[in-house]
Amino acid sequence: MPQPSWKHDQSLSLNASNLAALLHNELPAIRLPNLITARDCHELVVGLEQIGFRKPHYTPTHAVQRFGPSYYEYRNQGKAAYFATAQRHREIRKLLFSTINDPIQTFVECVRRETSMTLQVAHDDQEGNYFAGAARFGAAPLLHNDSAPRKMPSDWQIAHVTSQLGWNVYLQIPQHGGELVIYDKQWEPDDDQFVDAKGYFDWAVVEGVESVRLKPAIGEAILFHSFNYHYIVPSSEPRITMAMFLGQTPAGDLIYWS
Ligand SMILES: O=C(O)CCC(=O)C(=O)O
Repeated sequence: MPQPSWKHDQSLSLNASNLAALLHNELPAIRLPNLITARDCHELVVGLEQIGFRKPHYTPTHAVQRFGPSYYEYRNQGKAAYFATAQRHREIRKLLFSTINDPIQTFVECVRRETSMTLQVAHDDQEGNYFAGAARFGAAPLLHNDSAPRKMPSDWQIAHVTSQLGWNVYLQIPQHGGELVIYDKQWEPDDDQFVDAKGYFDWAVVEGVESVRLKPAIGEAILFHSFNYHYIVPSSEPRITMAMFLGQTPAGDLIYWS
């Protein structure tokens, strides 16, 4: 079993030293309560419904429904398909954000204010900006980790980040279940004996490993190191999030995308 990496057992607030520690995987998470207002969360959920994002009757057996391209789905299709979809969804995102404070901008300004670090949307010299602001309805309660460097071809900028944080904003959360569970363990080559064809891992991979179980609140953002194994506790009620990533480039800059 690998040595634990976390030096803290609690989530901490956002400041420069905590963000640096999270990028080094020294703590489970950074939480930003009330990043966006309950009213704006509600407006976004209504807007997503209006664009047909959500099927009218949710059952836990439904696959996760998504708005906006997520990089991982395009790992085999190539950049051109991804960036064409990104462009289309930016137009829809403009409509979704037209009646609220732009939650991405709110987060970016919060990071600048609290840490003095700047962050830019991930960018491709030929194709333009990556997409940020994907929404997810439902959640797969399956063990996985998210790593663009491990999964994406090298001509994607995000394949070169040295660490990657999941950055999720919670728009609607179930009363029971829906917690985010994060383990103090990152992928190692031996783990691939436990992976299935969809990239989900057997629970044997995290046996005996420390974890935290975080119940998000509406309007909150949670950052965690997404190379770490994690999953979402099942629930029978809706769970809607805006799902993004924050990565550190080899030059030390921060970039974000979905
Ligand atoms: O929705 C969450 O709480 C975290 C989701 C996530 O980052 C993931 O499943 O990869």
